[in-house]
Amino acid sequence: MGRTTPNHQIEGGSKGAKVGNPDIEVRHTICSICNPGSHCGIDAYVKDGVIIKVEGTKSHPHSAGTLCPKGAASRQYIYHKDRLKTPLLRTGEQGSGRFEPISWDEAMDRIGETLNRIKEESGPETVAFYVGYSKWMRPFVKRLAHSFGSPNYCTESSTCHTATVVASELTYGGFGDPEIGKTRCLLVWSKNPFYSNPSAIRRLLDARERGMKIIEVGPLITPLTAHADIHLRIRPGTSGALAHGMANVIIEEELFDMDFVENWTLGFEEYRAYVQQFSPEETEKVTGVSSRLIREAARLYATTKPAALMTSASPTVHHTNGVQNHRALIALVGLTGNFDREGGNVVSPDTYLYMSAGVGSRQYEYEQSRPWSEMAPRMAQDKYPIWSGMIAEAQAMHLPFQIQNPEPYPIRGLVAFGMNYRMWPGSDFMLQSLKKLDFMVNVDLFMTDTCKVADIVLPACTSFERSELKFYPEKYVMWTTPVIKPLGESRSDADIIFDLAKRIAPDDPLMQQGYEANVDWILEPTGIRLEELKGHPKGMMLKDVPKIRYKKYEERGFPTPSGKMEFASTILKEEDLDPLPTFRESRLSLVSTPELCSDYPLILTTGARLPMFIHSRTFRLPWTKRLRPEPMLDINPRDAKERNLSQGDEVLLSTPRNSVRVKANITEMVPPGVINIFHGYSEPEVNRLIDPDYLDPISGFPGFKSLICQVEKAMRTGERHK
Ligand SMILES: Nc1nc2c(c(=O)[nH]1)N[C@H]1C(S)=C(S)[C@@H](COP(=O)(O)OP(=O)(O)OC[C@H]3O[C@@H](n4cnc5c(=O)[nH]c(N)nc54)[C@H](O)[C@@H]3O)O[C@H]1N2
Ligand SMILES: Nc1nc2c(c(=O)[nH]1)N[C@H]1C(S)=C(S)[C@@H](COP(=O)(O)OP(=O)(O)OC[C@H]3O[C@@H](n4cnc5c(=O)[nH]c(N)nc54)[C@H](O)[C@@H]3O)O[C@H]1N2
Ligand code: SF4
Ligand SMILES: [Mo]
Repeated sequence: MGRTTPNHQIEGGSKGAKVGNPDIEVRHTICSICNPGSHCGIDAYVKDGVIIKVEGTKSHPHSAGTLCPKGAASRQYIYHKDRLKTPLLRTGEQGSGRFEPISWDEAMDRIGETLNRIKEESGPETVAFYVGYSKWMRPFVKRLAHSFGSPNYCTESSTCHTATVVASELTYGGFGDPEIGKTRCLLVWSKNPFYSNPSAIRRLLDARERGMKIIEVGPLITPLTAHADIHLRIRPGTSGALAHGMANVIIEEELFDMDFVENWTLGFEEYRAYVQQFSPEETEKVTGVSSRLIREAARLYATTKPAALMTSASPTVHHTNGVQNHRALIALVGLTGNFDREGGNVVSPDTYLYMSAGVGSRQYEYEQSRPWSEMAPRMAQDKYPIWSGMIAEAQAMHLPFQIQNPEPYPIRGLVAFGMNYRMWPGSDFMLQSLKKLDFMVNVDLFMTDTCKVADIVLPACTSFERSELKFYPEKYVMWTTPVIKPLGESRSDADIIFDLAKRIAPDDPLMQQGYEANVDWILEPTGIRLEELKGHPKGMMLKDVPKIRYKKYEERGFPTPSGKMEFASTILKEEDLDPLPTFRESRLSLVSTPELCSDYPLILTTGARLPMFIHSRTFRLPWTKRLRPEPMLDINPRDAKERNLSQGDEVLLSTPRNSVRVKANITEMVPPGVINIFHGYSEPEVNRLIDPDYLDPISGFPGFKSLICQVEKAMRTGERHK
C-alpha cells in the first residue's frame, strides 16, 4: 500500500531550506485546523512573503508527510476573504454585522476598562472566559481568568472529552491509550479515526497488516468497517447495555482475569450480579446487535491477549446517560486484565495540551494561578459536583442558564476565544442569552455569526502566522516559528492574551513577563528551554525520556478512594447515585418515551464527523465545500422508500422541539430507523432541534447522539411549525 514508516532521525536546525527556485523558501510549521491528536507537520513554500503551496513534512514522526483534505486546503483557510484583519467595534444592533475598525490600543483599552469596571461593580466571577475548539491558547486564557479572579473559565470541552475523563477517574482514577503497535486485538468503541484523526490511521493499518484483530462498535458504517473482523451496529445510546452484554459472556464463560479482579477491584460481586440480566439475548433486544455477534466479540476481545480499547472523546458520552455508558465499556478493560499492561490500555500522563510525550510539564500548576478557595464558586458547581470536582473548569453548558437566571450571581461580561454559539444544544437559547450580556469580546479568525453579537471583535491569526509549543507521543517536540507575517493587523491569540494581562491581571508577575517567559516556566520540568527549541524549527526528539512502565498500580494502587479499580464507585455512592455503571435509556428514546413514537418514530444522531469539515470551520473553503456542496441528512433506503424520498429531495427534519429543512442523502451508512446529520452547518442549525437542558446529570454533557425525530418530504405549503 506504500505507507511510509516515519524516519525518526530528524535533522535539527534546518531553517527555511531553499528549493530549486531561489525565490522560494520551504518553511516548517504545523496545521492546527483539527484536533491536538493530529496537528500534522507542514512544509510551507513561501515566495515574497506569501504561501504558494503546502505539503506534509515527510520527516515529521507523527504525520509522516500526510495531510487530510482540510490541511491540503490550508491556503484557502489562511487567505480567505472572511479573515478578520483589524479589531472591530460594533456600531449596529447585535447580529447586524455592522462594525467599524478601531486600533489595537483603543480596543484593548476599552476591553481592559470595561472588565475592570464590571469586576469592581459586581465581582470578578461575573466575567466569564471561554475558549472554543482551538486549544493551543488555553493555558494562558485560563491563567488570565484566574489571575483576574474569575473561576468561570470554560471551554468547548464541556461537550467533549471531559465526560470520558470523569468516567475514567471514577472507575480507575485515570485511563490509558491503546498501545496500538503492540496490541493483538483492538476494540474500537465509536471512533472513526479515518475521518476524525487521520494521522493515527497509518499505525492502525500497519498493525492490521501484522494481524491485529479489529472489533468496531457504532451504528454507522465507516471506512474502518471494511477492516473490522466484527462490527457491532448498536442502536444509538445503548453502549452501556452492549458492554454489559459482553461482560455477561466474559464472566459466564470465565474468560475474565481472575487474579486482577480478585486483587485489584472493588464491587465485582455486585457488578457480576447486575450484568446477569444482560444475557446476549436480552442485550440483543436492547441494542439491536445479534446475540451471536455479542458472544463472538466478547470471546475475541477477552481471549486475544493483549487487547486494547480505543475510545473517542465524544460519541459514547453525548447521551443523557453518557458517563455511566462510558464507565460500562471501560470496565471491560479491567475485567479482562488489559489495564496498564503492555499492548493494552497504558496510562501515561499528559505532557502538554492533551498530548503525552513521556515527560511532565507544569501546565496544570501554571493554569491555577489562584486557588479555588480564593474565588467564588464556579457557575453550576453544585449542579455538577462530580464533574466540577474532577475538571478544573466551569461547565459551559450552564452559561446560557446562568446569564438568564443570575443566581447566585450574574454573568455580565464574556471574553471568548473562538466561540461558536451553534455548538450548544438549544443554540437559539444560547444566542438569545449572549444578547443579554453587558459586554462581550470574541477573538476569531473569521467574521462568524457569534462575532456578530459581540461588542468588540479581535482578529486572531492561524498557526502559520504564530509560534506555539507542540508535543507529540513520538517523544517529539516543536516550537513553531511564523512562516508568514500575520495577515492585516491580525495577531496571535497569545499576544492578545498577554496584552490583556497587562490591563486586567497586573498583579500576576509571571504574566507580565510575556508569552515566551511563560512557556519556559511551563517547560521547566522537561529540562528543555525555548532557546534550544528555537534552534530546531523542524522540531526535535526528546532526550532521556523514561522507559514506559506497566502495571504502575502494583506500586502505588489506583488513585481512587479505595485504591482499586472500582466497578462500584465510592464517589457515586457518596453522591447518592448508582455506584455501578447502570444502564438507563436516553431521556428521549423509542423505549423511554413511547408516547412520542408515532410522531417521532426515528432515532436522531447528530455530529458524526466528515473528513472535509471540522465543526463550523471549513465550509468556507472551495476545495472542501466541493466535496459536499450542500448540507444533507443521512437516511437509510428503507426509511426513504417509506417516505417516498429520492436522493437530494428536500425534507423536514423534526424533533419535539423544532424542525429544520435539509436535503436527504439516501445511504446504507445509517441503519434503518436512524437519521444522522453533521453538526457544524450554519444552515440548517441542527442544535435548534435539541433542548438546552437535554444533558447528562453527572457531566452536563448534551445528548447529541440519541434523540427522536421524524423526516418528511418538505411540502411547499402546510409545513408543520413548532
Ligand atoms: N474531520 C473532522 N475531524 C474531527 C472533528 C471534525 O469535526 N471533523 N472533530 C474532532 C472532535 S471535537 C471530536 S470530539 C472527534 C470525534 O471523533 P469520532 O468519535 O471518531 O467521530 P464521530 O464520527 O463523531 O463518531 C464515531 C462513531 O461513533 C458512532 N456513534 C454515533 N452515535 C453513537 C451512539 O449513540 N453510541 C455509540 N456507541 N456510538 C455512536 C458512529 O458509528 C460514528 O461513526 O473528532 C475530531 N476530529
Ligand atoms: N449536535 C452536535 N453538536 C456538537 C457536537 C456534535 O457531535 N453534535 N460536537 C460537540 C463537540 S465534541 C465539539 S468539540 C464542539 C465544537 O466546538 P466549536 O468550538 O464549535 O468548534 P469550531 O467550529 O471548530 O471552532 C469555533 C471557532 O473557533 C475559531 N478558531 C479556529 N482557530 C482559532 C484560533 O486559533 N484562534 C481563535 N481565537 N479562534 C479560532 C473558528 O474560526 C470558529 O469560529 O461542538 C459540539 N457540538
Ligand atoms: S488531520 Fe488534516 S486538519 Fe488535522 S492537522 Fe492534519 S492536515 Fe490539519
Ligand atoms: Mo469534540
